[in-house]
This record gives sequence, structure tokens and C-alpha cells, in this order.
Amino acid sequence: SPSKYMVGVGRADITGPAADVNMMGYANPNQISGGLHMRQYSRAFLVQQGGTRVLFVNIDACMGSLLVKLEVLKVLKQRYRGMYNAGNVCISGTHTHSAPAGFLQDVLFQITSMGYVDETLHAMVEGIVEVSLYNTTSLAPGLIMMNKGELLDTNINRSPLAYVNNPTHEKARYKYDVDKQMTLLKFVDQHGNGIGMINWFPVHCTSMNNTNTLISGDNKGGKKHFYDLIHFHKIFHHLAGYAELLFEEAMHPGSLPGGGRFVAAFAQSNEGDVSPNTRGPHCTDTGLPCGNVESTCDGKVQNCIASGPGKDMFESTKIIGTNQFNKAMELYDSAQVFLSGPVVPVHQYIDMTNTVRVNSTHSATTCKPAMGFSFAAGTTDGPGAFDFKQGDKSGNGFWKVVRNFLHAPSQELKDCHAPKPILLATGEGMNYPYPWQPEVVDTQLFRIGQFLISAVPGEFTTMAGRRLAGAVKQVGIAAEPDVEFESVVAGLSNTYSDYIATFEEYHVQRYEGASTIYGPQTLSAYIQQYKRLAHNITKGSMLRPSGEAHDMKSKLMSFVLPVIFDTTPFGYSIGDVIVDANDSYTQVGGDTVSVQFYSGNPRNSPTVAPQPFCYNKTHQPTELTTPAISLSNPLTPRFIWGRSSFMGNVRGISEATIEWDISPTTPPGNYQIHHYGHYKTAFTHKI
Ligand SMILES: *[C@@H]1O[C@H](CO)[C@@H](O)[C@H](O)[C@H]1NC(C)=O
Ligand SMILES: *[C@@H]1O[C@H](CO)[C@@H](O)[C@H](O)[C@H]1NC(C)=O
Ligand SMILES: *[C@@H]1O[C@H](CO)[C@@H](O)[C@H](O)[C@H]1NC(C)=O
Ligand SMILES: *[C@@H]1O[C@H](CO)[C@@H](O)[C@H](O)[C@H]1NC(C)=O
Ligand SMILES: *[C@@H]1O[C@H](CO)[C@@H](O)[C@H](O)[C@H]1NC(C)=O
Ligand SMILES: *[C@H]1O[C@@H](CO)[C@H](O)[C@@H](O)[C@@H]1NC(C)=O
Repeated sequence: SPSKYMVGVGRADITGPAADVNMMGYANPNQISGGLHMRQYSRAFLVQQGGTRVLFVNIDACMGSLLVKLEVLKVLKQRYRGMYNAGNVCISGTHTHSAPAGFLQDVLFQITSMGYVDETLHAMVEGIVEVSLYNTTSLAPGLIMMNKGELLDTNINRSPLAYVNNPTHEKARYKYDVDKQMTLLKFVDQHGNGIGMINWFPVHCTSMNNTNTLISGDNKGGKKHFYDLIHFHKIFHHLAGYAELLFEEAMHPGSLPGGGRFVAAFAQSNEGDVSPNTRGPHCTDTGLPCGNVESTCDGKVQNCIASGPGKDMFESTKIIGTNQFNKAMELYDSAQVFLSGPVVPVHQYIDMTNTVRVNSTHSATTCKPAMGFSFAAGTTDGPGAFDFKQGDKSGNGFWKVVRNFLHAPSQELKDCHAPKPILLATGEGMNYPYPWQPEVVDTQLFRIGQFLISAVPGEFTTMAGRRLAGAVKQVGIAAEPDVEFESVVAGLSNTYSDYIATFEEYHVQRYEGASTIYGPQTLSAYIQQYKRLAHNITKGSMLRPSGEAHDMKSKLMSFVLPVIFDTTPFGYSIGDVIVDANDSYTQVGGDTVSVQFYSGNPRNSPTVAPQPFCYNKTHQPTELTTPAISLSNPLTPRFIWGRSSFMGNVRGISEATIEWDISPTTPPGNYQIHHYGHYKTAFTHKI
């Protein structure tokens, strides 16, 4: 019989700086934000039973971050005394690679963003804490249902040659070398009306590649223009967008992006070795596959790039997002299994450089953090910039010299990480100006009835995630044999500590193994720890005391320049049109309207939408932020920010281009394109 829970859902805008800031994920120094494709949101799900609550927050960001979590907790602890702590709050990232960087506190993750970026952090923290959900009064009785199903043609393994090194008997238990299962929770109020949906499905949000500079949620969170008319779900005939916004719009036809009451989150799982680029890696020059262990073409990684299934990254994003949307809607509609049982969170900060018990006969030790040479090769979703290759177990002489200049790893560290050749000894002597990678991480497990959520501080590969979820489930079943436990991995939660590959995959030293930072026993350590958490959750056993999170906020440095001032060429004012729209456009040809204005830097108004809107001209908008036409058609325009010339750059001239794709479903009419923003004056520096 279903348990009645107190439930609540909420959503808030967390969009970061849409100009001048490096994007997080590909570590490509040239991928700097220059406009807005779709805003970023946080989506929160709160479940309470008795006096115990768990809060799961899914954010359209590259990952959860300890810095963000600590800042959020500072606010929540003060506002809602005693209700929230590190244990019952989980913040998990969708893993989009098209959102601004600068919200992590470790040096390695700040290199391409030139330090931490206060604007990114601020937008994220404000957005998360402002969700009007956290007070007890905003909870209402409700029920939660669960469903799961197989989603094909949406993910592939990007390191199959590491996966095959796993034990044969273990591989034999699985049909695929990536997980195809989507697991979904449906939230309904006491009248049975749907209020929210969250699902976990493993796939990198790297459909948009490392050339994209518009902020976007990628295949899970974002929303793109469609050129074609697509038939979707029964309640909706033609709508455009990607998974989260698509779902929310389907539940509230005609609502603005981020406007409807229904909250739909597409969360990340064990996606470490999982790519959405289903055509697989090919050489960009010859078109031939480059599936060798090094993922190279003519010895170089730069030309070996995975793409697909669409003709370009926009279409691929659309297809992968739509597949997830369709499967989620099907599972949502047919969900019948109710969650039943207690709500229990458990959490520990643990020092990952401690000894682990591998099995009943062996113990081993995890290592201080270090990155292998193959880490710098990048992946076939986004190759690195230098001459590093994947599967490198010996390293390269020149870079060893460069590395020794930073810090030469000790023999002890080398032995601990073997067979990984160490490129960056991040955990040893690299403490300047503050630690390069974390030693203490969040480990966390939520129980909602028979549903177990292992919130993990990094990117588990397919097999690593299967082992962890399986181990946690076994502990549950041993304690309560009558309960049909369901066990999911919530990837990229709370702290970010790179990848977690299996012991066997580690020995192949592709990107994921090279980025498994605590050495070959990293996964064993996590399995040991999450089993302990599961024992606590099912049997109430006490855990041994553990570490404390390191809060670096006061030490963080930033080298991102502020906006100095905004100006225009002589004779023009901010807001003037540079290139106007044409007199008319046609629906059939899929015309794109393009209008350009002199504008201000969008960083002047981080929390105000520089989002453009298209207005129906005969309908006077009463409120500037309310578009007069429904956005359920593919009408969401793109905002592209740029500076035209070198002189423009020096003098702070911003050009805002608004592009709006007309589709066959766009109603004929007269439209106006409005663009809103803020500028900083040269003399008073007022915004
Ligand atoms: C939470 O709710 C209580 C009771 O309605 C109210 O007094 C309090 O101001 C609220 N706190 C916040 C931070 O909204
Ligand atoms: C990114 O995708 C575009 C197509 O949308 C393609 O032209 C380009 O080569 C890709 N670049 C990389 C580095 O993947
Ligand atoms: C324990 O792990 C070690 C090292 O991986 C292995 O050699 C040994 O066979 C394992 N023992 C058992 C009982 O599984
Ligand atoms: C708009 O007009 C310009 C200049 O005449 C032309 O180059 C462009 O193709 C037109 N765009 C559309 C979508 O018709
Ligand atoms: C524009 O607004 C007018 C007045 O509200 C309405 O009659 C007309 O149908 C609208 N046109 C479109 C294309 O939405
Ligand atoms: C988990 O179990 C409950 C119930 O026995 C205890 O109250 C908690 O203290 C315990 N958690 C830890 C971290 O040991």
C-alpha cells in the first residue's frame, strides 16, 4: 500500500553570465559564453515523512559542487533553522557542457575559467535557495510512483576498449555495454494530479560540442529550435524543445519556459563512459572510424570526434533530448508502483585517501589525487588540445619535464597510482593557491520507501555504477527481504571528484581511468562506504566518525574582469537597431529572422532575462516579461552576444543578435522583436 508523504516541487532560474566566461566541461579555453540558447534552472523535489525530509535538487549545470552546496547550506540553515543540513540536501548536476564555469573551489576546475567566477556561483546559489519550497508550509500530502523502462538508440559507450577489460562473467550478465534503463519517479498531489517528475538515465550532455558558445541545457535541460514539424505526445501536437522544458510544456501547454507549475527533471546517472554521440567516433578528415584504444587519426586525437545521430550538433541534441522526453512521458503515464516506507537520508564526508577493504582477504589503499597522461587527451566527445593520447601507460618525456616543473610525483604516489603515468600530482604539493582537487568528498544515500538513491561525488562508469547500485541494493534486501528495492546512482552530486572507473577499466588507462583520481581502488572504496551507508539506512547502524568538508570560499581567486562600461559608436545609442528584420518571411522555407541591436553586456543583469521575446504586434504586452504569443510553438529565439571589432572590444561595444526560426506552425501575423538588457554608463558606472 502506498505511503502518504508530504511532498513539494519547485524550480528557479540559475542562469550564469551569458558573456565572457568559459564554459564548464570540455576545458576548451576558446569556448567562452557569448549568448543564450536556453536558460538554466534548478529543480527541487522535497519529500518528508514524520519529521524527516530529503531534498533532491537537480541543476542544469556541469556538476554538483561542494562550493555551491556549502553556500546553499549557509543560507538554508539560517533561514529554516534545523531543517536542512549536508545530510538531507543533495545537489546534482545534469552535466551540460554548455553552461558557465567558475563554481567549483578546486584549482584544476578553475584553470580554463581563470579562477572562480562569482557571477556564476551567485546565480546558482541564489537560484537554488530562492525556490519557494523549503518551508514546511509549502508541503502538501502526496504520493510517489515509480516506473522504469528501456531506452534504446540514445547512448553508446565511448571507451568500449576499457569496458571489455571487465570480468567476462560480469559482462555476461548484461546485454549492453551501457545502461539503457531509465528509472522514473512521478509525484502526484492528494487528488491524484501530477505535480512533478524526475528520472535518471545515463548519458553525457555533450550533444552540443565544444564549439558551442550559447548557454544551453544540452539534451537533458536545454531547448532548441526545430525546423520541422514533429508529432509528439497525444496531448500535444507540435512543440519544440528538449527533455526538461519539453516535458514541463507538455504538462502545461502554452506556458513559458520555466513558467508552468509542473516540474520535470532529467537527472544524471552512471554516465562516466557514456556518450550521446551515437554515430561513434570518426576521423574528421577521412570519415573512417577511429575506434582504436588511443582514439586517434594519424596519431592525433584532435581529428577523432564522435557525433550523431543528427546531421549537426543541433539536430543531435534534438534527437537525444526528444528520445528521453518520449520515454519519460511513456513511463510517467504508465507508472503504477507506489513508493511505500520510510524516508531516511544518510551522509558522510569522507577522506578518499584512506585505506579500503577490497574484499574479505585483501585490503589496499586509495591514493592522494593525481591525474594520468590520458586525462589530457580528452575524449572523443571533446578531444584535448595537446599531443596526448588515450590508453597511455608510459607518458611522454617532454610533458614529464613540464610536470616536474609543477610538481614531481613521489615514488609512493607513482606506486599507488600504477599503472597510471602521473601527469598532474594534484594531491601532492599542489596546494597553491589552494588545493587542486578534493580529498574529502560527500557520500550520501537517500531512502524513500523502497527507492534508494546513491548520490555520488563524480562520474561513475557504466560498470562501476552497476556494482555500486547492486551492492547497495543487496544490503537493503539482506535487511528487509520482503521489500523490492530499487537502487539508482545519482551522478555528479554534491562534490566533484572526476571519474570512477572499475579496477579493470583503470588498467586500460583511457580518459576515464586516467581521471579516476584516487587510484585503482577508488571504486572499492566507494562500494565499501555506500554499503556502510546502506547499513545505516536499513539497520540504523552507527558509522565511524569521518572527515569534514573544506570550505575554500574565503581564499578563492578570480581573474575574470568585471564589465568596465558599455558604449556605442558615435551617433548611436544603446538599443539602436544595427540590422533590422526583413519585411516578410515565409513559414514553408523555415526562414530565420535576424535582428541586431547595440546593447549592453548581459553580465550587467545576470538575474534579469536578456532573453528576447517575440511579440504579436497587435497585442500590446502589459508586462515586459510576458510574451504575447504562446511559446508552445518553436518560437524561442536565440540571443547571440558579440563584439564586432577590435575597437569594439576595447570600447565596450556590445552587439546583441536575436535569431528567431519560423516554422510551418508559426501563426501568420505581424510580429515585433524586443530585446531587453542593461548597460553600464562610462562616467558614473551605474547600471
Ligand atoms: C516559514 O513559515 C513560517 C510559518 O508560516 C513563517 O512564520 C516563516 O516566516 C517562514 N519562513 C520563511 C523563511 O519563509
Ligand atoms: C561541432 O559540430 C559542428 C556541427 O554542428 C561541426 O561542424 C563541427 O565540426 C563540430 N566540431 C567539433 C570540434 O566537434
Ligand atoms: C580479493 O582481492 C584481491 C585483489 O584484487 C584478489 O587477488 C583476491 O583474489 C580477492 N579475494 C577474494 C576472496 O575475492
Ligand atoms: C533578409 O534580407 C537580406 C538582405 O536582403 C537577405 O540577404 C536575406 O536572405 C533575407 N532573409 C530571409 C530569411 O529572407
Ligand atoms: C495577435 O493578437 C490579436 C489580438 O489579441 C489576436 O486577435 C491575433 O490572433 C494574434 N495573432 C497571433 C498570430 O497570435
Ligand atoms: C545512522 O543511524 C541512525 C539511527 O540509528 C543514527 O541516529 C545515525 O547517527 C546514524 N548515522 C551515522 C552517520 O552514524
